[in-house]
Parts: sequence; structure tokens; C-alpha cells
Amino acid sequence: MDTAEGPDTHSPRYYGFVAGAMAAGSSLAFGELVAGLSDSIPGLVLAVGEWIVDVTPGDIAARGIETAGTADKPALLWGISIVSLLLGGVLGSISTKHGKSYGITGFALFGLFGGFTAARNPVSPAATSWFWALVAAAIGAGVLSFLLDRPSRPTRLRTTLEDPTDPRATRRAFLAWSAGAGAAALSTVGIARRVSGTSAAETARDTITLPTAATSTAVAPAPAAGAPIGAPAGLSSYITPNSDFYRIDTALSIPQVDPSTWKLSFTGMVDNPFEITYDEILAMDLVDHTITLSCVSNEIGGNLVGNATWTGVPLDALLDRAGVQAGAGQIVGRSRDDWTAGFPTEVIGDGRNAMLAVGMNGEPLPIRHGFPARLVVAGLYGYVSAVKWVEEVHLTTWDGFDGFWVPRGWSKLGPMKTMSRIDVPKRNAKVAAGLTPVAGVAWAPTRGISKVEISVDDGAWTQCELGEVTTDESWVLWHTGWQAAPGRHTIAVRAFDGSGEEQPLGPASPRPNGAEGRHRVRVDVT
Ligand SMILES: Nc1nc2c(c(=O)[nH]1)N[C@H]1C(S)=C(S)[C@@H](COP(=O)(O)O)O[C@H]1N2
Ligand SMILES: [Mo]
Repeated sequence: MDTAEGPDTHSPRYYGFVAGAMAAGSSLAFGELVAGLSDSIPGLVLAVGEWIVDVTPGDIAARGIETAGTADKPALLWGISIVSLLLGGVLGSISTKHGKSYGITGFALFGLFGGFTAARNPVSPAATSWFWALVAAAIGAGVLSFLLDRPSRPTRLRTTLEDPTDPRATRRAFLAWSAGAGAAALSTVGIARRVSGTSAAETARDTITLPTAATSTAVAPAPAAGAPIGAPAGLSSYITPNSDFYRIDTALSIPQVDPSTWKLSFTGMVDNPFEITYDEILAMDLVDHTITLSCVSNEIGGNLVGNATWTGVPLDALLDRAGVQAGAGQIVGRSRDDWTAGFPTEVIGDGRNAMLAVGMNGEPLPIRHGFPARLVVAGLYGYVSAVKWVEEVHLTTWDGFDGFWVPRGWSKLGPMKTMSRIDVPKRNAKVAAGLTPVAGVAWAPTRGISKVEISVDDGAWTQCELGEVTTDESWVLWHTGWQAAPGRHTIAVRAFDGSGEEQPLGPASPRPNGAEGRHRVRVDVT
């Protein structure tokens, strides 16, 4: 039996646990350091996270990855780190009971699993990923072995009764070593964070000045462009600033793509497969188009929608050069991180804007929005079209390929549904009685919005003022005044698209092809 004697009330299993957790921490920290020093080697936590994202069934992934935007990603990575430390602890305590070979074998298995997940990352060479994962595991095994030797030595001494070593001292020594290992691990992670701070992509992006577009559907950049007269504070701005634009993707670490080596390939059912560089794209005639992008996962009243002026080249110019073959029914975009989306070839040339975008609201694409280039197709949800960090445009048959979210339970076709949202007043707002502004946004790209109405407490519908738009591909800001009487009230909104059709009533949840129903906001008037 393992029992600690004397004033040291903690069992060796406890020491083993601490030692194992510290060893696992050292191993992960080393992995972070290597990842921080390289643009292409994923950290082990990240690699495991990516593996989890990939193997998670669609309905769960739908909630966790697609909808949650960025919020769940740190949670996932923290979870993996904590579980790793706990597993390391368990290995450590098993080792104190059954021998160090158990712990070392355990770390070897960690290394194999880490190597397996890291090697799956499309950005890194598999052999390199394997190598560094195994080195990280070896470091973990080494730290475990070293720490386990610390408390056991005095225990042996004690049983010989020749040495009066105070077990409290040995405990302190052990804890000091463990704390040292923990501190080393933490500072390594800190250093890794710092060195990975600015990527080559970031540095390159900072030096880029986009040429001015020759053609534009963007509203003149007047301060109040797009806002109806008298629109209140709290209403979305017509153009969503890049810093406020929603972000959705499956990437746990944002791909850092160096534009000087980046190429976009046109492949598959084309007569002239070709590659184009970033500089070649900037040398083409650029266009500016204001296009509203929405995520299919946007809930009624949700924020996963934004309106930006995208700068780039029309996709049809590039597809003409590639020579799309008859029978090609699908355009598939593939990203640097191997994410895919596909849409029908018919959307090219039906009058809508479909572009390869390099700019967003007058800046080079922000890294998180797809730098150096992404696809933007008006009127399609992002999951079937808006490939960020795009590297390949592949022509195939309609049945020849399913994009990332299709086998996970989302529709293969993803046309954007007509939708409207109340921005002002906010849900559960306390409103003073009297004339109160009610305002929001409505969108139906590429059909446009012809009318927006609100109704209070299911009463008569009141038509709202619409802001100015220069394209049916962007959202519309709307606004009206409401004579608010004291009490609790519910305001509902409905929009009609350019053909006069009312937004679908549903109710439908986002899965499989977009939410339906009216946004309603309850307020207290006093
Ligand atoms: N490479 C890559 N591109 C992607 C995705 C992704 O997961 N990976 N998600 C898509 C989805 S679901 C949406 S809604 C849009 C969101 O674009 P944004 O983050 O710029 O708003 O990007 C699309 N492009
Ligand atoms: Mo999305």
C-alpha cells in the first residue's frame, strides 16, 4: 500500500498526479512554442480541436461550430487543455503505483494521437507534424520521469531510518520542482503567443494598397448613407464596419496566407486550367459591390449578417478565361484550410454579382475574413458560397461533390431568404411613453426589399421609411415612429422582397436552409 508517513499527509498518488499534469503541461507548452515559431505547424491542442470539429456529427457541430462563431472555440481549446492535464495526472498517479513505464507508454500514445491529428492539418507537411508531436510527447515523458524521481528518493531514505530528512522538506522540494515545471510551461506558452503575434500574412497585408475599382455599386460614402431620415441611434450602420462584421468558419486557428506565394487555381471541368497570383488579380479591372452576407445559421433577430462593400474581380471574367465545359453544374471553392462550398454554375451570368473579393470596405480583406482572397456571391448564404482563404475554384457536376456542410445535414442549395430585424428598441427595453423610434434592417439579396412594416400587439401593419440603396444585393435600413402607450407591448416586423412577396412565416429553424419567421421584440413602456 502507498501510504505517506509523518506530517506529509499527501499520498504518492497525489504527487504522481501533480507530476503527470505538469508533464502534460510541459508537453503541450512545447507544442505551442513550435507552433508559434512556424506559420504552418499547428499546436497540439489546436490539432486535436480540429480533429474534433471534423469528426463531430453535423447537428452537434452545427450548434457548436457554425452558429457559435468565435465564442465556442476558446471553450473547446480550453477543454482539450484541461482534459490533457487531467489525463497526464492520471498517468502520473498510475506510474507511482505501477511503475514509470506506464506513464512513458501513456505519453507515447499521446504523441501518436497528437501526431495523427496534427498530420491531418492540410496546411502542414505531415512528416514535420509527426516529428514535433513525438518530440513534445518525449518532453512530457521526460518531465514526468524527472518529477517522479523527486519524492521517491526521500521516501526510500526514510525507510532506511538513516536519514532524518523531514518529509515536509521533500514535499516542498517536490512542489517546488512541479511549480517550476508549471511555470516553465506557462511562460513557454506566453512566449509562443508573442512570437506567433504577427504572421507573414499580417505583415504583408499591412503593406498592401488596393487599386481603386473601375466599377461600383457602392453608395457614396456620405456619413448617413443608407439611413432613413431621422433614424435613431442603435440602428445598424448601412455598411457594417469590418471590426463589427460577424465571423463564422470552422477554422480554430485563422489561416495565415502569404499573398506573395498564394495562388488561386481553376481546375476540373474547364478547357484551360490556370493559376492566378495576387498581383495578377490586383492588375485586373477591379469592381466594388455592396453585398449583404448572411450565415444560414442566423437566428431570427440574430447578428450573423452584415453588409460590406467588397472589392475584387467578377468571377465570370475568371471563369471565361478557364473555359467552363458544358455539363459542369457546380462551382466548388476550396480554402487553404480545406473547407469547401459549392453552388450551381447557373448563378454566374444570371445578373447577380459573384466575385473573387480581395477588399472589404476599402481595405485589403481582413485576415479573419479570408485574406488574401475569398468568394462572395450575392443572394447565397455563406456556407454554400463565401469561401475564405480560397485557393481553388473547381468545376464539377452538380452531383459530383458536396460542400463541407452538406453531408452534415444542411441543404445543398442555399438561397438567402427574405428577413427583417428590429434593432431599436432592444428586447426588453424600457421605453418612455410617447413617440418612439422603431428601426432595423431588412434584406433579400438579390431580390431587394420593396416594403417593411411593423405591427404592435398584433394590430394593424404600419409601413416604414426605407433608407437609400443602390443595389438589391444589399440590406435596407428602415425606420418609423410609434406612439407608445404605457404597458407591455410586442413589436413585430415583416419585409416584402422586390417581387412583392412577404418574408416566409415559417416557423423554421436555421437547419437545414435558413430560419423563417418574424422578429418580435417585447418592450416596457412607462
Ligand atoms: N474557409 C472557410 N470559409 C468559409 C467558412 C469556413 O468555415 N471556412 N464558413 C462560411 C460561412 S458558413 C459563412 S456564413 C461565411 C462567413 O464569412 P465571414 O466570417 O467573413 O462573415 O464564410 C464562409 N466561408
Ligand atoms: Mo454560415
